[in-house]
Amino acid sequence: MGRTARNIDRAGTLHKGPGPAVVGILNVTPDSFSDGGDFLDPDAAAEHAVVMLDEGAEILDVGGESTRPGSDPVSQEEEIRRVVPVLERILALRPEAVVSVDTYRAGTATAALEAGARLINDVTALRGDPRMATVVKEAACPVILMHRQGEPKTMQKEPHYEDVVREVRDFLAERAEYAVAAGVRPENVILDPGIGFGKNLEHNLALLRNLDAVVDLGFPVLIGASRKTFIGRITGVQEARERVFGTVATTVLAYQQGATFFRVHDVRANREALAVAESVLHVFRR
Ligand code: HH2
Repeated sequence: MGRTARNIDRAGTLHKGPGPAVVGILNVTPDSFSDGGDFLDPDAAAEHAVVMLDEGAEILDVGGESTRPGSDPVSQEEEIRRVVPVLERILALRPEAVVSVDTYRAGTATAALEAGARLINDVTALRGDPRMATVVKEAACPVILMHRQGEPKTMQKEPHYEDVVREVRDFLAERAEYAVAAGVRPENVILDPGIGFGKNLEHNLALLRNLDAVVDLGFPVLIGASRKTFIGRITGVQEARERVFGTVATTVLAYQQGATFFRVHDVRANREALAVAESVLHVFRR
């Protein structure tokens, strides 16, 4: 096991290339929508991280604050208290692991980078904390810039767009430009349309159907559709953790359209689906 994606190396440096990378989700929160409370204990969290690495995750994304619709923010202090011990335990068990931290706070990002994180996943696309761009620039690390309309507390109330694909693409183009102007290296920028963040079913489907609009901006693209509500709406699966088959469909379709990072809870299912998709679309490499 322990595959290395062709688009990220052990130092956390991004490379251009078609190889998909699975980003395993580790929510160290009591209230995440599908796995809240499962991994609050740092040892349980690190154990799950090792399982995801063994299942083929190229990156782990550790988060200490839920961003699910209706959720409340936590303090930076609490976020650091949740994330850093888990990071330290993961890296003690697997020093080679590439770990990302899901935060929009510069203080949490700094603490996580000091503890060994190598990527920042910012769901506010550097809008949440004015110091975040500097942190990313100084660390010279990759950063995920995600689109979101509104705040988690209210974002699913009545999301509205004239043209969701154009607006999300324009937003991401603007945020990438902002990041680069602030000194972030262009090769460290990853874009994410933010599935489920201020979007209804039709908005999510339009984005997944027209991903080329985002891919054409020229940066690697990440998709985070794992277990989300819109999959339940389509399949009728109420229990979020049982939405794995629907999630895999989004992964394969997004990969076919050029996305290369897949932030998922169910690593093995998505990794195997991507291996088959990759073999069909490109070359069988074993
Ligand atoms: N989705 C969630 C959290 N962080 N980051 C990126 N870049 N893209 C996403 O789509 C994304 C994200 C929400 O999912 P989850 O982490 O499972 O839930 P919660 O926010 O409730 O912890």
